[in-house]
Amino acid sequence: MDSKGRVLDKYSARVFKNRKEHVLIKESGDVPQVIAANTRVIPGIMTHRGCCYAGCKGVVLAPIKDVAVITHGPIGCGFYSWGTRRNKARPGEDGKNFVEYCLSTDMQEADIVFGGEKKLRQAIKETVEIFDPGMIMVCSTCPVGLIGDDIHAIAAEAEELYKRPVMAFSCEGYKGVSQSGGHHIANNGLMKRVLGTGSGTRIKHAINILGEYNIGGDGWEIGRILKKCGYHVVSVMTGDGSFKEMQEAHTAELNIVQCHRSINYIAEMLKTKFGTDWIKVNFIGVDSTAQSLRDMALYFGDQELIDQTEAVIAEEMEEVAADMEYYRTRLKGKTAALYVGGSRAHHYQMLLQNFGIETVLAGYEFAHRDDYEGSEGKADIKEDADSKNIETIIVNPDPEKYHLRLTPEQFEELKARIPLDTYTGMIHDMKDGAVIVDDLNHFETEEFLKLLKPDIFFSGIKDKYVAQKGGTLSRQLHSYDYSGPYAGFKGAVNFGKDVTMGIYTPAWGFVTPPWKHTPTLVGTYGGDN
Ligand code: CFM
Repeated sequence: MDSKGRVLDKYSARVFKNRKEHVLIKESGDVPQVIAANTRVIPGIMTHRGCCYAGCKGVVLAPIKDVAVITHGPIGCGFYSWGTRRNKARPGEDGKNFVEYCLSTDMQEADIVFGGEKKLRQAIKETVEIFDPGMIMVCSTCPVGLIGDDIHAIAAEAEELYKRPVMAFSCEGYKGVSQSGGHHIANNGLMKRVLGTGSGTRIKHAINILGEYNIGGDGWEIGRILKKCGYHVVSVMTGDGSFKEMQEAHTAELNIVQCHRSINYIAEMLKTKFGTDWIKVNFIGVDSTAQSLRDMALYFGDQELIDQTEAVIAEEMEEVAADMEYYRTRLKGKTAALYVGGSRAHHYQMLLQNFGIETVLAGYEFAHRDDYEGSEGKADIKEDADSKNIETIIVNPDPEKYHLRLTPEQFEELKARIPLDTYTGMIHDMKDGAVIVDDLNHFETEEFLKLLKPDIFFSGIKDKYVAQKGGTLSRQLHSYDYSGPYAGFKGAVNFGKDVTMGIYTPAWGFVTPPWKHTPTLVGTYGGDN
């Protein structure tokens, strides 16, 4: 029996029937492999997923530094999404940076019973008085949806009163099956009210960076390289981002997409509204960074840009070559398992390859089928009740700002050479025999680690310590623990150093998990005694 069979065999028939569709062993063949994804978790199973509010507020909106984002809900929701993601930001032009704050209405039982609208009005008032932000956003949590506070009406009223945009997002935690629904809601809101609403005109070699959240400073490192190549970065969505910069998003000639899962909606809507093409990039790993830079230069087809890109790649590669080689000698032949949200389990495989580390298992918490199978798999994704619950907005070409850079012939010709308006997905880049798991749960994590014995398990805070107590090194790929940046050429060296330090720490060999010598369950007979 293969590892998939051995792990799933322990389930009841009903659970087995469901989970077998979410686990794959990679096999190259003529028929593309299909995986079940973006469906509800089976009640009772310990999932590592987050909620819709986390995806909307925590992931997409919170990194925008010049917007004050208010959580309308109990304080735990605001606290949970405060700072732990390590999406760094520096004060913008106006000297403001709200990323470090946690603004919340702190709903109590009485507000749930009698309504929380009064508290929200007060929170907006205080936010204006204390911080005077250029824009305010309000995000709902579960109880707000349940009791029916009308956050949209309050936002409209506050917008009038305080003469500045106040946007409301109905991203109650229970909406959708994971944080993925929240990404979509946030994307829709930004599209309706922010993106491309400015008055600028097209700028040569200007780009928007989509799906880069500046975790541990990744976005700053990517920005440094792009500027060196000669690009003008109009806006970053949304790491260290600014709503004022996003308003000028239509002035870019190309959108580059780092995290496809969280922002593919915006990439596609910007294409429809302004005609801006997007390409999929990956700045994790030295070879993939170089490839992404080459793809971008090829899109523009400008010889000067192509030459400058090659010069930057050569210079940056040269600078990291000795370190990369050193860490490669330390890491070659090791194996890894990765379990992250919806894009990193793919991106980091490219970086691991730079050090000769093989990926034996990769999983996503909340990716959709196209993130696994590629954009082509998207065609036969069926809508279900949960996905219909998230609004899909209709966008039309802007009569003044719509502009196509390429003729249809140029588009087709380039599409054959670079990932233009398309994503090939994670499965494509994996080796035969590797395990791919959607919504890897707690039980499966432990079982697969026991069977596959990777040298390192990359995951998050919820599963890190369980792995380590079992003697497997684990590093967080969400927050990078306290390290980073890991993007680009220099980030790759930081990563190599951290992984080498971890793997060569002798502590893991000394760990004897308690269940090896003590029974974890102690029972006694009940009844009279
Ligand atoms: Fe995109 Fe992200 Fe990710 Fe994501 Fe996330 Fe994240 Fe992630 Mo944690 S936006 S899908 S919702 S790359 S917070 S910066 S690390 S799960 S793999």
